[in-house]
Amino acid sequence: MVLSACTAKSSGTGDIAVTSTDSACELSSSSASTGTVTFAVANNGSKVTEFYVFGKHNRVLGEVENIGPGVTGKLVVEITEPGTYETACKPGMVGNGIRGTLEVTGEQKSKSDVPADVEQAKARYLDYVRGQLDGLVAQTTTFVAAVKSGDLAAARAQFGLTRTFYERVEPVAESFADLDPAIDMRWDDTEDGKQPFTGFHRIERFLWPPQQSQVGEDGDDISQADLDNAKTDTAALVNVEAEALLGNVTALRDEVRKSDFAFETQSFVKGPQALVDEIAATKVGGEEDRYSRTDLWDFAANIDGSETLIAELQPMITAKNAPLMDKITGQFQAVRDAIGKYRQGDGYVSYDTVTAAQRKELSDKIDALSATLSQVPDLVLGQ
Ligand SMILES: [Cu+2]
Repeated sequence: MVLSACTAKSSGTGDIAVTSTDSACELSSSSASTGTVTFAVANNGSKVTEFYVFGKHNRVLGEVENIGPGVTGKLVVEITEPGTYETACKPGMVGNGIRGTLEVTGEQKSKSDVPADVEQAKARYLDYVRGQLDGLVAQTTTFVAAVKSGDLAAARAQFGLTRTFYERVEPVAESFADLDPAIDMRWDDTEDGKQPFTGFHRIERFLWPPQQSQVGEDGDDISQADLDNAKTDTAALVNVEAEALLGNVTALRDEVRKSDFAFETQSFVKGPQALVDEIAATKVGGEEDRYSRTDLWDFAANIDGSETLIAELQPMITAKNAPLMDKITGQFQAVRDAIGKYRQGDGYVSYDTVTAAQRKELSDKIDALSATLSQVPDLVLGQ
């Protein structure tokens, strides 16, 4: 395709066109003015892509995920301070992405007015996130101790539960462009072993060693490279990873605890849908926990996190559109019921016992909820 002839500096009104292919990430302008910057991201590649804008310390200022081939996505970011920012396309949704820079000039601006009730809801939500991250550090401490002591049965028993504290707060965790992959990357993010495999899923693989019979091409299959790499794992190597995991979740908790920790309002209001889409787009195929098959724990935790966000926003949604709130409540219940069918004891059945038809039923309910939740950001921000 031909890029639109948009070479002029973007003004407050002009969108920056981003063209993402499998090997390039082109911006129609590498400069912008302070204020609201809008990116129109066209995916001309063959893989699903994402587009990010990063601020200081590699923190994610904004992102648009899951843009399929031939599809366009839009990202609106508020940049209040002049300076050099980084951008990235992530074809295949792996690695650091194809990076570029964006020079932002103009006066320092204050954040545009967010309704006071939204600000208050965000503050309450941050309390919840901080509580979950305390839980994450506590549970990970126990989990890591079990791994290091060689009590692998105990470690296996704690794996699903430990992850729920992370999965509930993914919209915040994902704003840390370094810690999030270090904690929660999958083998797929290693580019077939070129990058080190770290975090929960590395340890998961050691606890549930993959077998040749699991090798295949489906999302929940194991790749041959992954299996070969798994054979080189030793308890000593995995103990180092376990220790690093504990260090990283602790760093995450400490960062979010800081009094000046800021979470973008756009990410907050988009959080309910983002969490639900995590399941529909990248988990329902069984990709997330392909060694342990504890996927249902993660789904339930993503739904918990989404419902918590909606609970904070509920008064604003109800005041502006009561029928929408009723619909959201009903659809959450339907998704809960669908996941609840697979409860077993204190946890869930192994996800490999959930058939393709049952997974489809689950994802249809999640898609319906997602479509409804997509109305929330504009509604609560009054746009
Ligand atoms: Cu995850």
